[in-house]
Amino acid sequence: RPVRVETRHCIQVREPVVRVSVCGHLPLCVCVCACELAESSEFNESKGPCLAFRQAASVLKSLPSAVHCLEAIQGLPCLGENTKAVMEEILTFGRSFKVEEIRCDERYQALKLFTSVFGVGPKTAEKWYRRGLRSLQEILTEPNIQLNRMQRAGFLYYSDISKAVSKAEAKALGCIIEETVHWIAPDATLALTGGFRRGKEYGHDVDFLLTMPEMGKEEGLLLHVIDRLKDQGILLYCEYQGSTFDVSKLPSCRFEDMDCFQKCFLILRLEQGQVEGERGLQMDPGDSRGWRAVRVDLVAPPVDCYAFALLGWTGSRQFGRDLRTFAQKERQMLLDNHALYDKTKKLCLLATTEEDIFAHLGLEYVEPWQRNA
Ligand code: DCP
Ligand code: MG
Repeated sequence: RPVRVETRHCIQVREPVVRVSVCGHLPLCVCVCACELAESSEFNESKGPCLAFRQAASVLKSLPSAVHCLEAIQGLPCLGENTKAVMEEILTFGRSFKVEEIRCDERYQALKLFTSVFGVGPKTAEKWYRRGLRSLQEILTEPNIQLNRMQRAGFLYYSDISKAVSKAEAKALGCIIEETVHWIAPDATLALTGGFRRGKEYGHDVDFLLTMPEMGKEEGLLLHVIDRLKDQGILLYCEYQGSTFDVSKLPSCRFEDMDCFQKCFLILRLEQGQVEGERGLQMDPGDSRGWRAVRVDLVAPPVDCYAFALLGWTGSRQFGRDLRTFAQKERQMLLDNHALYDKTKKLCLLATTEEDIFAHLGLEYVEPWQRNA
């Protein structure tokens, strides 16, 4: 049942994942293991192995059918010795001792738990671990810990925002955001991005991109949207970042950094009725409050960067990384969320649609649902 497995995969940062056993879909078992190994490498600041495991996970996820022997994966890219060793263990013993060891590791467990809180990154998590803290309760009761605003919201809404957001919930939020944005600026362009644009059934948040048809008119737009959400009584938390966009520094070809557009990281209150109205679905039936908190990201690039921002924010992270590597290595071009720079011609290539960007790169257009690398 691939959808179910993908659901688990996409929320695995937030929930303990399935126990590894030979369940008939070996690549997915190993994919889950590779994700955990990547995460563990990230906690150890081992960037190379982390990336290698993420790439391996991505390749394994794309395999359409069961694999019963190592020979079947011969010749596939990105499956290094460490991933093959995990696969061999699972084929031989029905489990991976290496991965089980990591799962039982106290530090791994603590860092995974701490980084599952909105606003807590690996560095803070490590700091807390070194202070001997092991549970969320211990953090909340430790008098010497100063949480910042984002972390306080992360703890306050933890049980809601660590729960996966469904497609129906994303759709309901889309209606709210659309109404809000168009109430302020009827000619604004709005797009759902992130995992939901790639057709995923579940996500950890809902991402939107908005812009105005005229350059510069997008300035201040997000602040109006935030005010309007506040007026509607559905804004639970907001972290706004103004634009630090500087045309003269283009393109930076960043691989991991955020882009420079104005954006806001929100927590919104979504009423159960609004979701039911969309799809007739129930939220958590055990939840009698009738609403839940959902993480929402809004990004507002200027219109001439819109196609690049849409491509970047649609992801997946791995797809974006691969595309940027391809641009650089195969085309001598630098791609980021702002622009595409041709190093040979020494100029930025214009694009109004994602199709234009793929065409500049000499690639066939890849639909969003095909970008789940
Ligand atoms: N993105 C990126 N680099 C970042 C943040 C985001 O490249 N530092 C891009 C890739 C992501 C997309 O933006 O696919 C949206 O970010 P999310 O973290 O929301 O990821 P997804 O929407 O893909 O997954 P999820 O279901 O976890 O929300
Ligand atoms: Mg997302």
